[in-house]
Amino acid sequence: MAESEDDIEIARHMKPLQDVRVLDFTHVQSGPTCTQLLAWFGADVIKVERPGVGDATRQQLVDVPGADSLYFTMLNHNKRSICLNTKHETGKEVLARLVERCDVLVENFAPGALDRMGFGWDRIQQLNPRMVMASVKGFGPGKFEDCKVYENVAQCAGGSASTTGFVDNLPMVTGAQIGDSGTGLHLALGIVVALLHRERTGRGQKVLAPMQDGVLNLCRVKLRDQQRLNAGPLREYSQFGKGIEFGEATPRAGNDSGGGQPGRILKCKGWEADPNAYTYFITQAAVWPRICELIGKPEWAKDPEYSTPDARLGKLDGIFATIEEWTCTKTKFEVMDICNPLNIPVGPILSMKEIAEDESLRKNGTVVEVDHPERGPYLTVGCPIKFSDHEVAVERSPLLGEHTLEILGDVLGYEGEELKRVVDSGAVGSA
Ligand code: CAO
Repeated sequence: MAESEDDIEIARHMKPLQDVRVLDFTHVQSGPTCTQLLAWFGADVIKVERPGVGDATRQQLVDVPGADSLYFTMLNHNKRSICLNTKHETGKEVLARLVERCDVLVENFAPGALDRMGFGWDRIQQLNPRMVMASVKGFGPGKFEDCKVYENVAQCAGGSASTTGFVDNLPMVTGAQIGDSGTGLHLALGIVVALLHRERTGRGQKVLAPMQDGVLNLCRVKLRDQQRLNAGPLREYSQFGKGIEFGEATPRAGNDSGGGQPGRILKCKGWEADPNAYTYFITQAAVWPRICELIGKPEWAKDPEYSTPDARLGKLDGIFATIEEWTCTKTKFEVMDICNPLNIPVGPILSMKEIAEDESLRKNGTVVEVDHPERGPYLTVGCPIKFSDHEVAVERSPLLGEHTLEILGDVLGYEGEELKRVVDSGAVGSA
């Protein structure tokens, strides 16, 4: 059936998750990444925090005394905050009402914390059979399930650290927060799927995203290589060209590209003074003749010693050294300008300073300036997923307990004497 102009207009004004209410029991990074995404998709996200304390990150890495830290503000946009002591009898009563009136509960407490609070899965289901209860934990069921886990532990346990860094050096963690933010992303997808399933069945369910599993999912090509080792050395790894023997496990591959198209980080003009004057350069097979032309080695295009990807595998060090002689004569942006029209895949190594100033990222709403009553304007990363019918407006993070009274009234229906009883009990707090 054809849509009318009115239908289209109505759809444009609806947010994808606008009728979804989220009880956000998350803290630090992994859980808040997930609930921030849900808030950007239009859900009403109610962050439950301990009175007077709140999410520990409010006070971590403080740069403006007296103001919430950037660590907190950058992970908690578009949410509301209620202060509630969930270990207090009246606090438990309020929490039970929240469970009844929300669609999703997201938490990333240490294992067992919700049970100790008296709100394990059985109780949640009793209170609200439609509830989707979503958790981040460090490990899934098994011998480590009770462990507390932070980002780098997950990177190590998920196979990232053993495969990152250089072959002759220490295992290395990456700057990308694949354990925390990566798992938050996985969980958000799980929640949306569980909501879709609930539409059909009327039933909620438990969704678990263990950080180890999330990291491994992002490292699956390394498990691919682990199995390929049975068939002999990994010829696209630069250690093959260097004649370094392979051991029993997938080695660290430095800056080698993971796929079948060899790539390296190469110096560009100014590298002596600028730690980020580098480019990533990929010798994609389809454009090899153009690369040869560009770097002044046209004869390599037809020379059987160089003309096929297989012939080049053992000589990548020499090939990239020759390409680097060329990239050293250009800035990383000139390399981009010259190579792009030739379809040669390259990428400038951008510093965070350059990213903060990048015009396109700002225009696309990915680098966003937000104002905050305590700290003034700051930069943040906006929603990295773009919709044709839904524009994400990034709203500042809530102050601790900023919406306590509003939520007690509008969402939970407390008023008059009942509201006074709850407030006087000391189980809640407001900004
Ligand atoms: N009112 C009263 N008590 C509250 C509360 C509230 N509103 N909110 C939380 N609490 C209590 C919990 O009930 C729990 O108490 P118990 O230990 O007595 O049961 C405690 O506060 C929270 O404890 P925690 O163990 O989760 O917190 P921690 O700082 O000791 O550990 C972390 C932090 C991240 C290591 C742990 O939560 C964890 O392993 N989480 C799962 C994995 C994870 O998400 N890691 C990523 C962290 S970075 O994104």
